[in-house]
Amino acid sequence: MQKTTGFHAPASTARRRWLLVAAAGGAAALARLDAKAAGPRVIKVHARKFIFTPDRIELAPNEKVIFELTAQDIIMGFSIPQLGVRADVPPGATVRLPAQAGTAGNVEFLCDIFCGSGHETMNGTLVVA
Ligand SMILES: [Cu+2]
Repeated sequence: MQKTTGFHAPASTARRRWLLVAAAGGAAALARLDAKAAGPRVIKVHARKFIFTPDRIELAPNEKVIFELTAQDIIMGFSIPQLGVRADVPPGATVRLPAQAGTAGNVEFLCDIFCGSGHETMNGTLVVA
C-alpha cells in the first residue's frame, strides 16, 4: 500500500482557492508596504540664472512630495506661495523642501530672492491633475 503524504496530496479546490486568496492578499499587503517605505516622491529642481529645471512639474492631487533643490550661480529662492512653502537655496547645497499638492489646477512656483535682470520671470508651473 502506498503512503500519501500531505505534501504530495492534491489540494482540494477549496484549499487552492484559499491559497490564491492568501497569495493575492499577501501581494497587496507587500505593495502597500513598498509604497509606505518609498515615502513621498523626491523631485529634483535646479535653479540657475534665470530658469528652473524642470519648469513644469506634474503632481497628483494631494500628493506629498519632497523638492530637492540646488542652485548653480548664486543664492536663489524657491517659493510656492499658493502652498505656503519656500526655501533659500544657496549654491553648492541641496535643500529638501516637503510640500503637498492641493486640488487639481495649475500652481506657480518662483524665485523670491532677487538674483539679477531675469529674476522677475524666473518661475515655473506645478500641474496638479
Ligand atoms: Cu531670483
